[in-house]
Amino acid sequence: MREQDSTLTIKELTSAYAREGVTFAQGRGGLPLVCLQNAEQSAEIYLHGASATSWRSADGAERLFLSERAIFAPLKPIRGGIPLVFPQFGPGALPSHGFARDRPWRVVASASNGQQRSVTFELVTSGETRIIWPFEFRSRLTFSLGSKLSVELVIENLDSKPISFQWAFHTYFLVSDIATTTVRGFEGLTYLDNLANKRASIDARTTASIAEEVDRIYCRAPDKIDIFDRGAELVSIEKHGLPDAVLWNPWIEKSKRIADLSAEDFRRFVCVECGVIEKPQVLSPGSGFTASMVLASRQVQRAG
Ligand code: TA6
Repeated sequence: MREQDSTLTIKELTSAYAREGVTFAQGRGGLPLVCLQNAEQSAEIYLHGASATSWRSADGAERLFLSERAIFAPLKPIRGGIPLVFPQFGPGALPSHGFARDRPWRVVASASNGQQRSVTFELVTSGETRIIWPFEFRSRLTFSLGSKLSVELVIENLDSKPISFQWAFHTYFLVSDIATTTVRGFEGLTYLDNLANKRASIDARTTASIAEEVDRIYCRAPDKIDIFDRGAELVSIEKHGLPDAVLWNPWIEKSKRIADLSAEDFRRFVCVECGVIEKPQVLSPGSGFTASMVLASRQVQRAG
């Protein structure tokens, strides 16, 4: 087996990690992906950026938005699904949103038990990452599909000095129309407005609706956030170890400046991004950080 599993062929990945309901295929751009499938749901995750691009809930409905113009190529993030933000959120000393989303993760484990399917990806320090971010780390991400879709993160500091980082699941939720989409969980929270130089304000609304470009970091958000589509609950988000949540929609004008979005795409998604953003996470040498996000869709919740 070649040293870097991220360069394994589909045949080698299958031989090493295929299980019942855990299969590998060649996806767009010839990039390898893993398909998780059980009696109720399915998910697709590319090894590139360990990026989920599809999650179909119990009724077969797709819950993630994926741009038709998404680019599937090395060093390019996929527009849609669940891109990973690490070690930096947004612009700054490093490339915007860091490097975790645009380089290959390798598969290190998989499992199938009853209706539960899981696959674990790993990204560790490389020559390339050291140039961008001169720290030794290991990150592991486990996607588990059962009656919900769970993503569990472990980041370890393998360096002799402390590391400080931000993390976010930059999730694009598919909606029928942004104009009839609302998000519940931000009432009374302080948010930093990325459209006003991170000015702090309080959102007093019981539910957040979107009728213009929105780009807000809600600080110390509740661990349960719900997205409603035309008044009906669409997806429930449960987060652990991730204090903040970003609400983003580019609306009309910003969408025109995003090459891998078509002009009307903004109407079809809302980004609710669970992360550790306002106050970066600091890890002492040898210590670890764990966090998780659990996504449940309405139909799945009714199934209990
Ligand atoms: O999460 C919101 C945000 O930081 C926005 O400011 C916007 O830049 C968005 O992420 C998408 O960023 P990307 O680098 O994927 O185009």
